[in-house]
Amino acid sequence: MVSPKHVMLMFTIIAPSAICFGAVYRVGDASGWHPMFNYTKWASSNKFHVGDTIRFEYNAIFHNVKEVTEPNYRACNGTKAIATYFSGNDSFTLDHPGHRYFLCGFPYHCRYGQKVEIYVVGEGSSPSPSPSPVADKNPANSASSSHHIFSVQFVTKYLAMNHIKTGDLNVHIGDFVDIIDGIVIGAILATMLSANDGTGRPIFTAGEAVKFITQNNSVLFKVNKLVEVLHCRKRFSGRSMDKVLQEIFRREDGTFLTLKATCKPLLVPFYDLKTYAPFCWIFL
Ligand SMILES: [Cu+2]
Repeated sequence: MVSPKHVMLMFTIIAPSAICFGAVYRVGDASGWHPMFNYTKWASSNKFHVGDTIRFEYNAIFHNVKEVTEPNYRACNGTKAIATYFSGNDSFTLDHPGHRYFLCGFPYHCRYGQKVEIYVVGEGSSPSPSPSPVADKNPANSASSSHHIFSVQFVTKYLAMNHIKTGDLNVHIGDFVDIIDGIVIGAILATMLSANDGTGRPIFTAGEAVKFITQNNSVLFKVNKLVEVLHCRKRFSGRSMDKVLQEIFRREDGTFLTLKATCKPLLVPFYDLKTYAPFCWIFL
C-alpha cells in the first residue's frame, strides 16, 4: 500500500556563542555540531587555552559527543570512548594543555567529518582571543544542507526497516514514497531518489544518493567567481552543477534522464474555493 508522504526538511536557527572569563568556544560556531563541516579548519582558526570552555550544541536525536583517544579519533572509532555525552548541549572545560579528541558516535557521522581535535596551549601563553562566529564559506556545508543529509539518513533507516519487513533487499525509497521534495541539496536528493531506470524502478538507493552528494559537494556548489566579483554576491556555477548532474542522471544505455523520468505519477484532487468545483491534477 502506497501512501503520500513528504520528506520533511528541517532548519535550525542557532544563536552565537557567549563569552565568559575563560573564552567559551561553540564548536563549529554558528554551524554547530554535525557532519559535513570542516572542524579541522575551525579548530585551527582558534587558539584554545587552559581555562577555556568548548561547547557542543546539537540535536541529541541525531548526534552525540564522544571523547576518544587519538588512534580511535583517527580511525573514527567511537566504540571505546573515554566518555560519551548526549545532552545536546555539552560543555568541556579545557583544564590541561595538550590534545583532546572528540567525535560523534552515530554511524558514519565521524567519517562525514563530525570530529574535532582540540589542541590546548598551556597557561602563561598570550590571552585567548574572543571567539567570533565564523560563517561557513560554503553554503553547501551549512546546517541546513546537513539536515537534508540527515533527512535522507532517516529515510535510509526507514528503507532498512522495509528491507526487513518485505524481505526484499532491492527495495528503493521511490517504491514507497509518492512525493519527495526539497530545495537546493534536498532537490537533488529528491530527484535522485525518484529518478527511474526506464522500467519504473528508482535508480539510486538513499545511501547511494547521500554518498554522491557528500562526495560531490564542492563540485556541485562551485562558486562562480566572476559573478561574485561583478555583483558582490555569492553565486554558484550552474555549468559545474550541470556537468555533475548530467553524469549521474544517465541511464545504462547512455540516455539522459528528462524531467518525466524523475517524476512519479501523481493524482491531486482539489476543489475551487469560490465555485466548489472539483478538479484533478495528474502529474505524469
Ligand atoms: Cu552526529
